[in-house]
Amino acid sequence: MENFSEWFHNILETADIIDSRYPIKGMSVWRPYGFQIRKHFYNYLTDLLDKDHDETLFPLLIPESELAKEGIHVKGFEDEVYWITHGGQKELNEKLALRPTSETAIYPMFSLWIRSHIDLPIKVYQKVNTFRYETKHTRPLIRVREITSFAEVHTVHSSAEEADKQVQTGIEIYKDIFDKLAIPYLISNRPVWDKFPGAEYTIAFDTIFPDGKTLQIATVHNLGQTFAKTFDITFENKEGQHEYGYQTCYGLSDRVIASLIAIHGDDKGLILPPTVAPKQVVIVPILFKKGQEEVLSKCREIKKSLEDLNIRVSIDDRDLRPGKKFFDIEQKGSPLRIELGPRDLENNKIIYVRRDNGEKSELSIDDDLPVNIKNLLNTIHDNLYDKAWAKFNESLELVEEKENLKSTTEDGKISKFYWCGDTECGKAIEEETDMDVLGIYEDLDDDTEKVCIHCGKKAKHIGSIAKTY
Ligand code: PR8
Repeated sequence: MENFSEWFHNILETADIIDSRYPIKGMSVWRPYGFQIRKHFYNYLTDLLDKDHDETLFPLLIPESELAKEGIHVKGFEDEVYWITHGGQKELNEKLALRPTSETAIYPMFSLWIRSHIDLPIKVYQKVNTFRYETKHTRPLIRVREITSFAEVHTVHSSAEEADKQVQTGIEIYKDIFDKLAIPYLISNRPVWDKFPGAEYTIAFDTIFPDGKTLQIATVHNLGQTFAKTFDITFENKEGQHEYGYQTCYGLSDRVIASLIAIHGDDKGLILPPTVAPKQVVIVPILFKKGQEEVLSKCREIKKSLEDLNIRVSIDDRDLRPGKKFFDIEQKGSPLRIELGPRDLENNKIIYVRRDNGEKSELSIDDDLPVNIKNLLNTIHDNLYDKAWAKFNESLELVEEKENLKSTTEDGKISKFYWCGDTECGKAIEEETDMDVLGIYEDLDDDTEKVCIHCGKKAKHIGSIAKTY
């Protein structure tokens, strides 16, 4: 993959993921194949969230007066909000914002719902579209103006400890999701100058793209009591006193799908982890004039036996040369292709080809075939996971000399460095390297002898820095 950006744009089109020719910048159409990938990803996410959260749905529009209430929050978003000013010909009395995120839509309602500690915790989520008038260069799925797959969680707790714990729960949920998609990640505590507007702290997941730039793929925010104070979210505690709620929120977006496309794909096209592949197995009958019906009927039998194990499978019986079918199946990234011709049928075996490594081999057609295929799909997932993590870990490098920070990061790496933690040093490093500090990767012990790469004072953390999207 020589030119990642070009590859990425092409694959979105040739693999029928999205169509970005829609005539509004930053907004695209999900095509059916892409939509199915998105659906499988959403199903996993929903299953995970449903264990301990309740799904809700809030309106898309937010009155200006609510959006403007939380000063820091509104400042963070003021340049990115789309406004509705008219209903038909009539100018509205109050402008309405298209939600850039939903704190200011949800929290006024929390204020009405919560009375006592008995009402807590509240843990709700919604899967919606949000709108951000991004001023940075937009890119399909990566930086969009209509985020079509925004899954946002909002929680309220009766103590700061519980809110901190919820942050950990959010992190575990996202680890689980990224593991399912075989997407490697780095978890950082974002620097104060880059946390979510209004949050006490922000924990972010970043992954690295083939062009060496990192992408923030999920964030978990501890909101403390800031929004509770603004929106008057109070509860009567066990002692009968009124207290403000402690809040968290976390979310992810279309970027997750961008990542799985970018991280696993190759020059032939998509490589999808079985967890999200619309078709995990595609059977290609190799047909000659003689014995067509026998081959097709065996294909259908195999298909049925795989479906009984909940494997998503199809038969490609289009009237095309097998070579053309192989090309299409590879481009669409199905994890496993099965071929069956008259001679294979005679020998009672199928040929399979793995998309992740091109391996071609055979399996007997017997009662164990479905289980063997299921195991192969698991092996493919594990291989994609191991490959992606190995590459990711190679991209992490500890840099001790400041002169090397820029060149290492320019080589497409995430550099780790010793840092005193001061904003001044962090910002100076960003300026000198023209990169972004991702945040704190690890805290150091008090008795460390390591010193800050910038100022030479005692280091408190290992920070990380990278080129970012
Ligand atoms: C919140 N409130 O909003 P966050 N295009 C694609 N993905 C994006 C874009 C964009 N323009 N902007 C952000 N994201 C909190 C948490 C409710 C939920 C993705 O947090 O502003 C990023 O991956 O950090 C980001 O981590 C995630 O949405 C949540 O957005």
